[in-house]
Amino acid sequence: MDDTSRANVTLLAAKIRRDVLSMLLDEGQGHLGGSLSIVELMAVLYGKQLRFNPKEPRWEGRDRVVLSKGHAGPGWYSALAESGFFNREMLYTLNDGGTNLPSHPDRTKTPGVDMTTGSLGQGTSTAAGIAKALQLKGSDAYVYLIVGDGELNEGQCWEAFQFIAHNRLNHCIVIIDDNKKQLDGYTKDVMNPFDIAEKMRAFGFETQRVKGNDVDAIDAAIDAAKAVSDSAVCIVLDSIKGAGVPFFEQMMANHSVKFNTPEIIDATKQAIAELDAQIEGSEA
Ligand SMILES: Cc1ncc(C[n+]2csc(CCOP(=O)(O)OP(=O)(O)O)c2C)c(N)n1
Ligand SMILES: [Mg+2]
Repeated sequence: MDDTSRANVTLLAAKIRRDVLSMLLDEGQGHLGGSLSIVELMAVLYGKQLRFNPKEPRWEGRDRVVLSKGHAGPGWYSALAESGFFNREMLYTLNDGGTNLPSHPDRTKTPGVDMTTGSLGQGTSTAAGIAKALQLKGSDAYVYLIVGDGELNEGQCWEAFQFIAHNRLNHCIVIIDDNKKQLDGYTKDVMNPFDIAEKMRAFGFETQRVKGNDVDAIDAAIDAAKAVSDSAVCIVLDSIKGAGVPFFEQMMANHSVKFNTPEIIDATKQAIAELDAQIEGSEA
């Protein structure tokens, strides 16, 4: 990535992280850990790799994103708002009655959302179907399928991966957020996924593993995945649940956080202030 792109993507990541924190603080609770672990991925996608037009969200030639770990919707919404799909003010309607930003993505409500998700596992199948349909139509658009490591507990994921690999749907870039935790503990303790990258290779995927907070590594991995023409592709993000905010990285139960103690509220406000300062510094 050149210096200008890196600066843009890094600034976008700071904005997305700031927005996730402030919208969840405003809401009083939400899926923090898994939203923060995909911030750099979202920044690389929306800041550099994705083909999209926020003025025409359903433009036929767009790349598609399927956030199969749909509970991380706030991480996606922040990226969509910062990319111009809707006003940032809308972020503060998260999960309110009648909102267009339900906590889990809904394709009928939110500009830029192409597939409704939230029931873990299902996004893997719908993304496979979208990718197959695009292939049949002769489209060169990409589908970015984002899956959680705990989500891999769902057998449906492995059926969909077989389909993607069998059909050599190399325009369906499978990205697994290996943040080592699921809802109620470490994945290795709940149901050990063992080595996810090795498993994906055994399923026929050309697989890379990169640091989940390294924008250069993520960008290079997507470039490399796009260069593969004869097999399915997968990127495993070696990430941290709650990434980018030390207080939340160290909090054990950081899956869904309630902002109901002075300690949590202060840590969140401090992180927002630091990100605001970083953003102001970069834009000056
Ligand atoms: C089918 C289904 N079962 C249970 C849930 C409740 N649930 C929401 S998130 C989650 C844990 C997901 O863990 P992981 O995929 O690792 O997500 P991340 O760490 O990225 O937040 C569970 C069990 C659900 N959304 N769907
Ligand atoms: Mg996880």
